[in-house]
Amino acid sequence: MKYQLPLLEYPYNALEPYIDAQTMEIHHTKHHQAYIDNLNKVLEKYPKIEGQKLEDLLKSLNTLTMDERDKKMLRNHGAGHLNHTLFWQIMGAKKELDEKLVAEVIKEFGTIDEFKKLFNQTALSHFGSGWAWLVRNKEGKLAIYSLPNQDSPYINGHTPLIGLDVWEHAYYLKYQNRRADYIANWWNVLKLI
Ligand code: MN3
Repeated sequence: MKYQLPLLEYPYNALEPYIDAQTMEIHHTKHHQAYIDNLNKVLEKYPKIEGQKLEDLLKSLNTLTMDERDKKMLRNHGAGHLNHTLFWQIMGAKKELDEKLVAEVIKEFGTIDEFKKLFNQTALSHFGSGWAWLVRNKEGKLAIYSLPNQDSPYINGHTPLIGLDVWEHAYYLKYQNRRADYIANWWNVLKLI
């Protein structure tokens, strides 16, 4: 079965003024769609793995027998699809705090402000395109780091909980080079925390 672009649970202008409607629409209908199209294209060539969970394929990338170029396609576009699917889900116009996660974050990082500071630094200092992540590692502990391009925490065997897209396509129309402003404003549309 082919992957399809998931519908957003809110209109493109719902995250205004922090993320503008035009950015949301292009990001969703062009960028995310392109990851899905390329993912489908590469999976067509490998009917044996086509039905497997994308998360599991990313976890076991090293052991998959595929042409190296196709493997790179799966890595970039499969993770691109998963990353964006999560990104749309964790954002919204209204806060829907995840109390359990909030408690865990406070336990791990001291305070929400400390957590945000560390996450912001990670997102801001990431050179070039990529994502800042809050993940749960193999030991069940929370961790913050950034990854380049569309690399997914699943590739490390970690579960992504919160991801912030710091590719320029995520913010350039409104913020241009001001990544710090985009990051600071993004907390207003992150539902969970
Ligand atoms: Mn993106």
